Amino acid sequence: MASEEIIRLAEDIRSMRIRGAAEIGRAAASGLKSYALGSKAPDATSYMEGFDEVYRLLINTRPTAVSLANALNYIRHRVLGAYRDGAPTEVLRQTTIEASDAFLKSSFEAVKRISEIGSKRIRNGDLVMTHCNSSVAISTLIEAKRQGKDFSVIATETRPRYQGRLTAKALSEAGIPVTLIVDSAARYFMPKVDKVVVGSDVVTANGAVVNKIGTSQIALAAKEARVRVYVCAETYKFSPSTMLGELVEIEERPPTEVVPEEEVAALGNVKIANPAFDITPAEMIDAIITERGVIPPQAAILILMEEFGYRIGEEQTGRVFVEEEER
Ligand code: RUB
Repeated sequence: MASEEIIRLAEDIRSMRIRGAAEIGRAAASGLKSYALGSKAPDATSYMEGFDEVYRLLINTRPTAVSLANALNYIRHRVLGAYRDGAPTEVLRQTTIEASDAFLKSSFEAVKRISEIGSKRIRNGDLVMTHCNSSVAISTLIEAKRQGKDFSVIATETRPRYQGRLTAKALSEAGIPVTLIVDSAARYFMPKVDKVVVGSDVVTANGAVVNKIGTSQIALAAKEARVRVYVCAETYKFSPSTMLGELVEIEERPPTEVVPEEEVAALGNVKIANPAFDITPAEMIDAIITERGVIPPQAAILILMEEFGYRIGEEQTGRVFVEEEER
């Protein structure tokens, strides 16, 4: 049974009180840990039933960011392995806690490493454009500032939820000069920009990046202006199911995020669409900065093969298949 605390956590992810791909992944991992700490399951089978209930609750909170599924599957893969080996409840509980802690640790280490690697790309005098509110992109820019680099940032406000304001505030508080612009001004400013740095919710097997709606327009404007586009993405943002030809589901958020409830009626029969993410093809991305190093987007498949143990022809038994089967 999911405790009140876990149900609240799931609701916080769904309603975006907890948001951003990295943060969602970490929150989900903490949710499973919280299950392990609170579980009073009398035997291993009932522990696994409760575990799977929490797993399903959390994995269905938001559909796009693969960090959520990867974090949960990282833990589940280990716990299920122990269960199949006949481990008793106490061992399953311990395995859950240790796997959750290991995921959290590796997630923070990845952000730190990406910041070290990514900050090298920032030069004195740069004007950097960023979109939405990526903790990894922000951390990279703050690390560049910490190294004494003198650069400034244009942050898009990121309609409809205005996550760009959070970014602008965080960078400004770190002493980086920031200008906040409306999303539709991105192309207007692009000729003055030196590089675009954004985060990612999903990196697909063919090197496309799924990130906050509007990212692909910015990348298109950047390509037109010959401005480089860098994506900061931990390897747990890479989607194993895209190796098997699965498409990434783009979350459709409520229309009231675009037009407030009380103003919707005044629009009559107008439909409101609110996709939360879009897809930037590999050709529009210069490099993806991961904790394993900088890769051309076309090399995403190599990261996936190494990180998720996928081998051609082995999908029936490989980890990818086993981990994805319950989604
Ligand atoms: C947030 C968003 C961020 C990525 C990367 O979308 O698109 O750019 O999640 O963030 P939302 P991070 O606000 O809808 O969750 O680098 O922090 O993982």
